[in-house]
Amino acid sequence: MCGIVGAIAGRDVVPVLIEGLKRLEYRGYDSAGIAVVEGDTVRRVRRTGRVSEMEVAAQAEGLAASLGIGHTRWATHGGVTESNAHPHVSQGVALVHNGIIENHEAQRERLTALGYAFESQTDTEVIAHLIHHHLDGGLDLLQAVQAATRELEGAYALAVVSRDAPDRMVCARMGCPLLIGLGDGENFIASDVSAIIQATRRVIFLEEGDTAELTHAGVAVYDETGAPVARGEHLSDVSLASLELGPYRHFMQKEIHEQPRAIGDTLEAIIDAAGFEPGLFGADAAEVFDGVRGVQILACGTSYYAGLVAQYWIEAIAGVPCRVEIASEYRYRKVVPDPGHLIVTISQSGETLDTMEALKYAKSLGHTRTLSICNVPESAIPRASRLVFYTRAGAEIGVASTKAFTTQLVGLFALAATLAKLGGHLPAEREAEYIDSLRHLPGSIQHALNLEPQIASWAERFSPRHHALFLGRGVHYPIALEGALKLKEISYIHAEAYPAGELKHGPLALVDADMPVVVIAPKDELLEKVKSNMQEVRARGGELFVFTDADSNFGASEGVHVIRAPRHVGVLSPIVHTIPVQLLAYHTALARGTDVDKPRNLAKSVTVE
Ligand code: HGA
Repeated sequence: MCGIVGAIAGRDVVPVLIEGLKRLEYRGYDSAGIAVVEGDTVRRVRRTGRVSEMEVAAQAEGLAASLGIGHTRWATHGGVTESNAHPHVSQGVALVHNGIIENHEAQRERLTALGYAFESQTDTEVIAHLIHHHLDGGLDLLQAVQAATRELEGAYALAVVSRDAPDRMVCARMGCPLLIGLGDGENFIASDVSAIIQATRRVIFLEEGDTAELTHAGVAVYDETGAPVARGEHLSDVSLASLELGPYRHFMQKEIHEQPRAIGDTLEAIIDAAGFEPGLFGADAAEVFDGVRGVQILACGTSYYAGLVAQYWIEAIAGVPCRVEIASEYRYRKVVPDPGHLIVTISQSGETLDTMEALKYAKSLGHTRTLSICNVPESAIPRASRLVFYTRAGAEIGVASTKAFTTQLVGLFALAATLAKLGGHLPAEREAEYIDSLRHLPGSIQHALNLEPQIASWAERFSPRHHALFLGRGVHYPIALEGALKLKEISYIHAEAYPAGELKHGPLALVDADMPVVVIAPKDELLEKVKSNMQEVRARGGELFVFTDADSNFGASEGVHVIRAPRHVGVLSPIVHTIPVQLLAYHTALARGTDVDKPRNLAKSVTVE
């Protein structure tokens, strides 16, 4: 989604802003712009389309200055046009904004009555005029931003500069992530650390309601009451290599291939702890888990499917009731709370707005046992949770989540096993067996990756199709859902997933020779049932594409294509079977020529509602 970068330095910051915006491109956007304070004027360049087009325009106009802000916009209010692109300017005040201002219509009426003319259809422009209005009333830039934000309802991360304050930059956050980068005689603002990592690793994460003023020499942060406050400094460990493509064609391909490493890194804590101990989830975990009567998982998209896999594990392994709900549904429904339940939120970025709001809602209902499964340290959701399990996937740039999903599954499996152990359901020999399977997991993932050439040959057959069905049973049904989602997201082929047993209750009507049917069919206790479901498809002329493992006893035949993982890996099988469906989506998209890393209409880190 939208990205923010800002810099104040003793050098030309335009290249810093452009590079920062390029590093934010992965989040998804439709237009980009920068504004700089040059002497006593504000100059800005905005373009719809790519940052590189805006860069060319900025060079042509000779933009160069030591103070500036930049933005990649993913439109929520107002179409994708140059006049709606950020920065927005009000008489020398320039501002970029992530989020949604809910009372923008009332503010627009009020500001129009005060004589302000609007140039865009965005909710954002009201903020620029509000700040100008308060500057006109005699406040300085920081005070004007603080006064304006008190009048806003909704979510925002803001970076603001003014021609009347050429030695400072002001920022504010509420509901959207924002951080400050500390340099040597220069300072930065960013919505995501990747935007400034080339300049500094020293960062301060702003808290809800904070404002801050940055000069060359220093940074002052104020809390929601306007009182000065000290926020801790962190050293970011995001690696530059994780932000570069290296020898791969796409970040998605790179991230699919990084999974053995990502899973190995995520497993380190578990293997080091020599077992499934509450301490894996935080210092308070023994207390939080004590007497847990049930688990409520809240998540969106791919993370929701990770939650569905976890539901099978938590009930089967730990014997603890588990429910999974889409966060955007939970947050708006009358929920019957049970403080004995553990609330588990899953979010790659830790900033997913619907998941954050669902967590806040659960807490408002009296839930105090909260755990976040997250890939980004110090992000909002883990900070709002008592416990956290950090997946160690590294930066995920491709919009379609891959390594974040499989590492989330590792964390959720550890949760199921830990709850089982606490409940007396995990005998020592089974625990040792699980640890052993986890140790071998990176190798099993690598074996699945080695199937890529065979999967790529299937993709050729998929690419001309308009629809596909995915089937699975039990713990592999969520993997069918994830496979269908991946195919939809990046190849734009309409795909649906069903529990294979549901076939005859409706979707069988869709099956004919034009409908490829992908089946996740490992050698587990449901294999014979799945085989019957496959017969139902064949009998209607449907073409089957089956992912199985070496231990199953069926082979390819007329209309039945089979790809086999080398061996069945037991309880961790859904993690291994994720790899083929990721590769199938990737190669199908490649064959169709879509923009794999930036699929149309989608964005990474969904920080708006
Ligand atoms: N509401 C603003 C910013 C949108 C945003 O944050 N998207 O991620 C706009 O539409 O310009």
